Amino acid sequence: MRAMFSGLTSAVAIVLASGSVLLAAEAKQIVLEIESLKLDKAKVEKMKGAGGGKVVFFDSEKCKAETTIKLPGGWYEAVLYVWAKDDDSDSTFLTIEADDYNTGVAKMPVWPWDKGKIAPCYPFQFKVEDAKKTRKIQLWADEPGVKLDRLIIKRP
Ligand SMILES: [Ca+2]
Repeated sequence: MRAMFSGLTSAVAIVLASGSVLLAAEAKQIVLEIESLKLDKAKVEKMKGAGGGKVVFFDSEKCKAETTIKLPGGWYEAVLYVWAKDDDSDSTFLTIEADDYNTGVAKMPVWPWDKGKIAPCYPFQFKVEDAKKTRKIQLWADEPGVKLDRLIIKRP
């Protein structure tokens, strides 16, 4: 598996032999192009203006994308960038294994603010306490029709 990164000014993200992505301690953010994740039933499409020039089309509720990541301890914000044509084809679920006292999995639906162009979804915050843990990141369609561009995980 090959991960793609953009918008970074220094070498801050490392792909481990396991396929996990490691965010270096000095890094401010990591950009995960969705087309570089492990995809299940989802199609990669070209789209002008997209990170890496590509998006992943979730054309059914069975579509999924996932990867794993290791993060230094602290608070993070995750923002998913998607393209959606209307309000009935935009909701996507994102989970990042967190050190959550309740379930260990943080969950949310996300909606883009703008339709018909690549736009950020509602930001999602989570805390990392156990930096040694490899975390699974999963995305899956709630409403088919959405096209996923990239996921940015950054520090405040
Ligand atoms: Ca992309």
